[in-house]
Amino acid sequence: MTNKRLIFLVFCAFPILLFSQESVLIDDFEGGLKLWSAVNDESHLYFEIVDNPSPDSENMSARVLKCTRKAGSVSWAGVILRGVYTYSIDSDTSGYAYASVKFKKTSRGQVSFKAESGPDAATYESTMDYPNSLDWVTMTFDLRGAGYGDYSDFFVMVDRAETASSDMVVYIDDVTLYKEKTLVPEPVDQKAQLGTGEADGYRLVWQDLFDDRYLDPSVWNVENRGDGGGNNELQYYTAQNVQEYDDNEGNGCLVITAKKENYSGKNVTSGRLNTQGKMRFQYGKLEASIKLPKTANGLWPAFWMLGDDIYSNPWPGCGEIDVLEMGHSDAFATGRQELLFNGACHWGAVSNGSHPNYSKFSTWPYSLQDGNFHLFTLYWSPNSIEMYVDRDLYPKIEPYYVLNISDESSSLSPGRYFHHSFFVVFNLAVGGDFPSIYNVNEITALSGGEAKMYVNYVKLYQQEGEFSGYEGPILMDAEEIEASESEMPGVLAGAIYDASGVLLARFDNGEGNWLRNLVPGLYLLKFEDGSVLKVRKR
Ligand SMILES: [Ca+2]
Ligand SMILES: [Ca+2]
Repeated sequence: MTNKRLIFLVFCAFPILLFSQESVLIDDFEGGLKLWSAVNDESHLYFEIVDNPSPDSENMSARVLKCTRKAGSVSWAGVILRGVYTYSIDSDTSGYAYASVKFKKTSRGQVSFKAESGPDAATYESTMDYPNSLDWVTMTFDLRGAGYGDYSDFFVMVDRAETASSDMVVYIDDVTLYKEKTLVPEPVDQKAQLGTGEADGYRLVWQDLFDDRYLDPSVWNVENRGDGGGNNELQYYTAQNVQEYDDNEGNGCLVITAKKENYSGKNVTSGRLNTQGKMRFQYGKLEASIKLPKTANGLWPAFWMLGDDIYSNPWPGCGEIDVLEMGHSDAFATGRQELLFNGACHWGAVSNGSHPNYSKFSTWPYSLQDGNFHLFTLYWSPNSIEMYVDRDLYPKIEPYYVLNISDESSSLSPGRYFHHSFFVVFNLAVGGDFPSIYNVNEITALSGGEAKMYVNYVKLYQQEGEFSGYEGPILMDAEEIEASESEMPGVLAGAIYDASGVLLARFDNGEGNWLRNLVPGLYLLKFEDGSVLKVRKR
């Protein structure tokens, strides 16, 4: 599908949606403090607008309301916005029927949303248990039991009447009324898959969270081959060994399985996949969250890239960037199986059996095969290639690999080979030249019959000016789409899903301001003609 076709679909899908009032934001606390006041416990509740203490996928906004409830409080505490706005609340579609509030709270307990039509007048209140979470949580309150009427006072109550022995802090954001629950972002108990995020001017261009249990064939080619990969590897790569499903902790993953089995002349099989011809880029930040198997002895997992011109410019002339390789024979020879890994680049031409390359091995201070996900991040700029481990957890960590690619002085300089598009590869090789094992019976890592490599997500970010180097699934900015709505000539129907494939809402003939009501993030729009568009809401 071409870009033009996608843009046409988007323009068709967004007419007359923009000015309906399916939701209303009472306050996002970005524009200074409105006339909120403390309720019921003025001497014990202090509040102020502060910077978001920990932006995450549920709330990436800059400013939030911080409430500090002093120790010794004995009744409900909270804040109220009184008499600033008036909205109709009703159980049918003519009024608002739901409210959502984002909370970040350090303890369990109850929270509530309350609407009054004025002091000492009609009141409706909905209370919910706050989950045991240190992350931002969106709570949705059902107001359908309220009597019909115009309400002018809105309370957010932060804790049950208990005498607290110490101060309690609650952060609040995005107090919103909705007409339809399908438009309300439900609290989702999913682990954040953030990576290093959009810091330093990088914008998310593409990602695969591997959360929908169906490997996306519009991005991935699953390889079927038993040629040894040029390294005398022992496996036959089959499609059956490349799947998308949850790991044993509920993380949707790309799962590559290596196993002992006889297949097409080999006695071990495994998996390899790539984005050749479907997703490629030049420059940017590419990262993958990977749970590695125990590699020693004999497994060789890798996260890497090849130059997109490999058919016309054979390896190593096309260039190769290895972000992660693990399982080298030196590792198990020295007892560093879980610590020793490397990044590498290969380029140039083969001469006398060798070619220009730079490999850098590191002995990491902690196990990278500990059953947890570790993040491997490549920064590729016009000047350099750099690689990091777990930079989401340790932002100031040094790169484990740096290669200057600005030098173009000779035909074998790296600067001649790393300034064009590359595609992504994941694989789990078995044996061969890197582990220096050529007999399947010597592979201790497969003594249990099989081993698995899990990839929780892969993300590509680019900086302004680099976007033209990307070709692949299109991620459109929803607000840019909305701004262009006056050009939309017609109407289409379809549905919108979150990035993990959960249906959020259906839209038809321009009904509903569904896009505006969604929290920032990635969404899939599926139109009734079957076409799919990935949309980004900022
Ligand atoms: Ca905010
Ligand atoms: Ca995932």
